[in-house]
Amino acid sequence: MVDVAKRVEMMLRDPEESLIVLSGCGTSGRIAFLLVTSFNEMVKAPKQKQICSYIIAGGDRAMLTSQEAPEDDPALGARMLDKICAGKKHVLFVGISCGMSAPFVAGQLDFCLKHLDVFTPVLLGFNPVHMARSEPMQDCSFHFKDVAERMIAEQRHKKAFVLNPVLGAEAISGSSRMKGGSATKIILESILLAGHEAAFRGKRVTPECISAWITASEMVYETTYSHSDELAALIHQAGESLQMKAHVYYIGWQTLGIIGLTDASECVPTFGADFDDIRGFINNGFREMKNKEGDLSFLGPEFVIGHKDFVDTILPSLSQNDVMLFLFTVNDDLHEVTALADQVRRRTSNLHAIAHDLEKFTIPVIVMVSHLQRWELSTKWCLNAISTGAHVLKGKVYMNYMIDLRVTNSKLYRRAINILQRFTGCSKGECERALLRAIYSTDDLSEDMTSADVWKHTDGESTVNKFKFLVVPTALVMIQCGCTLAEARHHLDCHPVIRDAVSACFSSSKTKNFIKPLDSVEAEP
Ligand code: S6P
Repeated sequence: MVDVAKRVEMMLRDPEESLIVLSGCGTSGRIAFLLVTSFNEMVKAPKQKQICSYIIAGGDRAMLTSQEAPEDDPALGARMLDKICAGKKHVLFVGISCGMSAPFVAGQLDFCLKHLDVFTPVLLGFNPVHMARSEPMQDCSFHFKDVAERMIAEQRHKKAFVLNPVLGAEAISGSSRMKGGSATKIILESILLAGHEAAFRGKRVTPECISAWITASEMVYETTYSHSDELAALIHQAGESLQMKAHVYYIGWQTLGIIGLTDASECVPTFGADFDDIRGFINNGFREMKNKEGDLSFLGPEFVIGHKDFVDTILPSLSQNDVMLFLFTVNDDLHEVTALADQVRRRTSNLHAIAHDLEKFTIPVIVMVSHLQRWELSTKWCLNAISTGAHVLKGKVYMNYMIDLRVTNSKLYRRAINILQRFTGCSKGECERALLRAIYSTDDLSEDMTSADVWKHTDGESTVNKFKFLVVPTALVMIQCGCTLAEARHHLDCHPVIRDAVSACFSSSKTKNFIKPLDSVEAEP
């Protein structure tokens, strides 16, 4: 981290020729965007040139909606990186892949390794290199693990860097929006801020200043979870709303608004939620986001994100069952917060706030740490807890597994098979066939279907189901009850709560309900 922070310092000292790029897919791309937005905002203050940029697989629309397919495309990653870096002499590239698995990022790192005269590549992930993904990638002669090993080889000459503290399994079996996303934020923020302090405030980059930020984050963690009673009450409230088919609305200001939007949008692929179950809004909409592609509201209702939009479209039909959660700090325009709260209060008293105040934070002021970054982290932890807890209460999680995930890329396809194996004890082949039956909505798989590439199964265009209808739970019921697709769907229809449907199927089927021990199935990427 010290070496990488020194590169940041060098780049900031030579802004005309340099660029720092943070890139990732899904949550990792969203965290990249958030970090770049906050960092550029900070650099803007003393009129310095902004040299930090982000790439998210699938473009800016992926910040608000699930665009999992571009994650599988290494060539696309390389092309996007090449384009953004045109004309730059020095590029510090940080490829983020929590599971060390995203082909999009592997393609970018490979591109950097071929142009080390310009690029210093950094890989950030939370697996040991020997556990990086080694599955073949789309139209590609290498896999992620190859690239990670080449990075390690170059690290010996300080031409590339691998940052991979091992955090354990992805929190609740496979969502990098939680533990991996927070660690990404803490690590990259430490690096960027240490580089900034060195370039503009005459500080030296040392291991001590890096660990000071990590210690500060630990204190944010302690402060946040010291409010666990209040958090539990919010989880309960949000869970009740979702169970009543009502909604949770996050109304955030500045980057806390981005945290709200991110948390809300991830519920769709992670829990099979509808986009309007939990929604985020930000003051000034896309103007506040400052994303590269600008206003995307023309793309559809998922992209309508301003407070004004909330007032115009949601407020008139807001009910007492909907949870309103305001996210702001003392630095925000409190008159504006109060005015909006008054409007909301006329329709519902189910109004709550996560409000950050300087006095409430007992963290000593550490030189390089800005309050905003701490508030962002704390808000992220709160919202991740609320949305996850609410979906657990809604019955979207079975024995700690998010079984209603959308099978929209090769990683998620493997994860789906893995979950089926774990719960049914059946072979990989049997589980894959059941998954394909659910994906293609048929009991009779054709040769074309079974022999197609994984990318065909997951692209949503070639399949009938388009991932909308409970793919993994359907496959699970078909295997466990030995029934047809129609029978499995009927079973799910009779149990609106997924966890109840799966439990009922296990208790009624003759086969003993068991879960394979973790080490008897492939490790999840
Ligand atoms: C979000 C979900 C995904 C990942 C994305 C990248 O909850 O887990 O969107 O963020 O697949 O994963 P990774 O491991 O490359 O950072």
